[in-house]
Amino acid sequence: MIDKINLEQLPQEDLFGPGNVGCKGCAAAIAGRQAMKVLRERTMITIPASCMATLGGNNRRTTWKIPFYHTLFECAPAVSSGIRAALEVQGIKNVNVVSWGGDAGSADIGFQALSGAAERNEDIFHVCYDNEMYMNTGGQTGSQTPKTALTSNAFLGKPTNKKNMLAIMEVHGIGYVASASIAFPADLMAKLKKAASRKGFSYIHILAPCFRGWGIPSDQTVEFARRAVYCGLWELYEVEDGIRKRTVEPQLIPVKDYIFPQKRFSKISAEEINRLQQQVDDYYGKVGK
Ligand SMILES: Cc1ncc(C[n+]2csc(CCOP(=O)(O)OP(=O)(O)O)c2C)c(N)n1
Repeated sequence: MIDKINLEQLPQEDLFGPGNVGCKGCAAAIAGRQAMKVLRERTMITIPASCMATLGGNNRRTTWKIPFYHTLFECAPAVSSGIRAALEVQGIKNVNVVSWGGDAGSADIGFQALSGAAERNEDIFHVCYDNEMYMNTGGQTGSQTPKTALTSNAFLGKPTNKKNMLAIMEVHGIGYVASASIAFPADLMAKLKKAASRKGFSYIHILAPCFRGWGIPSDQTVEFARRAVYCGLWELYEVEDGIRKRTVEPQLIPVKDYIFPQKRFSKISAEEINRLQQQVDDYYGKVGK
């Protein structure tokens, strides 16, 4: 069971958010703000090259009110592992040590450090905020880009499927793996709180739409994060000590209501839409509630 989070009772003060230089409606910034509502002051965060590493401020200004370290692309979980070791040597306890990467910084270029930290069961947790493209450098394709999506270097649409990072992290044998969405803040915060309270390595993967890359209005990032869950393509669940539980039930709205309004899917075929709908129907039909 995950703790219930009462949104009314969250602290007023934001430890990340106001004054950030992200785009209007940036879901990465929304995820950061939501996370810091529950992680609070005793948190140290490492972020590899990505939008999130840069939008926290510029020149001498920063929105972070906790120690934040911008790492090289490949190594945020390794740096966080080192921070934990240094805290331990000094006898400093009760600190959340987090690495926080984009989909490239987690699933692609940053993967070896992530996999290594998980295998060593470091006492840290990693958050992947997934906008399904490499947005900070102009929206290139990555392993988290869904099949058929148009990107700045896939003019005909990505030919292969999205790599299932949650499944990959689960088979590392770590104690806690969870998916999350910026459209379900109480669920997201409860999962972060749980990851923070556990000893050992945890992994949380947040779907965080980028309006530029996805081709949706800038005030619709939360709405499309919600539709991804409601249509069944982005399942919200957790696996705690091997026990899997769905945390939000999808309404199973038609997949096309999520896909069609996004410009990145403007070349998707009717067959592919049908295939996705069939995949969702089979999955929820089979697994049940
Ligand atoms: C080793 C290395 N390769 C490439 C880059 C250039 N680079 C900086 S950010 C970035 C994309 C990051 O994508 P992602 O992790 O998905 O985060 P997002 O920008 O989408 O927030 C790239 C390719 C780099 N800084 N270092």
